[in-house]
Amino acid sequence: MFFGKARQHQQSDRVPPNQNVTTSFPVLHTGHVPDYEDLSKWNLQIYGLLEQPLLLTFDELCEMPQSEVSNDIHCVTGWSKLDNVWKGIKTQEIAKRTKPLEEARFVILHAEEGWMANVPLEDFLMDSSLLAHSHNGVPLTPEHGFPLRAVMPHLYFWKSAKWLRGIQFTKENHPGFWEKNGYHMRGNPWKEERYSFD
Ligand SMILES: Nc1nc2c(c(=O)[nH]1)N[C@H]1C(S)=C(S)[C@@H](COP(=O)(O)O)O[C@H]1N2
Ligand SMILES: [Mo]
Repeated sequence: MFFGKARQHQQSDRVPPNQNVTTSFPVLHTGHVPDYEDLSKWNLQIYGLLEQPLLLTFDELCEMPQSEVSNDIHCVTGWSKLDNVWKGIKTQEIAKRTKPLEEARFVILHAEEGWMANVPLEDFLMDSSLLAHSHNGVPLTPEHGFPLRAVMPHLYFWKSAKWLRGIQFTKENHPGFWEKNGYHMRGNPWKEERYSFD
């Protein structure tokens, strides 16, 4: 009894309102899973309101300082997956090299096939925000975003662009795929920022 209650309490502290914990790892996206034969043609373009725009190969990314971040995934459709460990490059490390200009206030994440997600600059630059190449100790699988996805652990998972190819720093906010379809411009699960109504 005691353990049951203690566990339940802990779970409600960890799981935002109207979310259900799953132990599976659902796959959710529009479009196709890219088939990368080799990564020699892959690159990541970092551009927009920056002092130093940057084009990185996958090898160059792997040579940058590597960090690990843990999070609980909260998908806006209602599932949560606890205790994930992501490994990759901190977005702060990217900012250190590219030096966002003062006018930069938003970041647009560009994925394969033109898919986009937008986030406020402060969220993109949180200490826990990562460009991740691994999940729970192994490289991302193709359907979960190989070779690179954004992870902003504190936001709903739709902000976590899979198959990331571009990071654009902008002055104005430009709604991405889900945001154009009525989803929230920020997406904090603890405030249930699911939809925009303006
Ligand atoms: N490129 C791309 N990234 C994407 C999406 C997408 O459609 N395309 N969907 C988002 C949504 S809505 C969710 S919930 C998560 C799902 O990630 P998963 O398939 O690894 O669980 O990816 C996000 N990243
Ligand atoms: Mo989603």
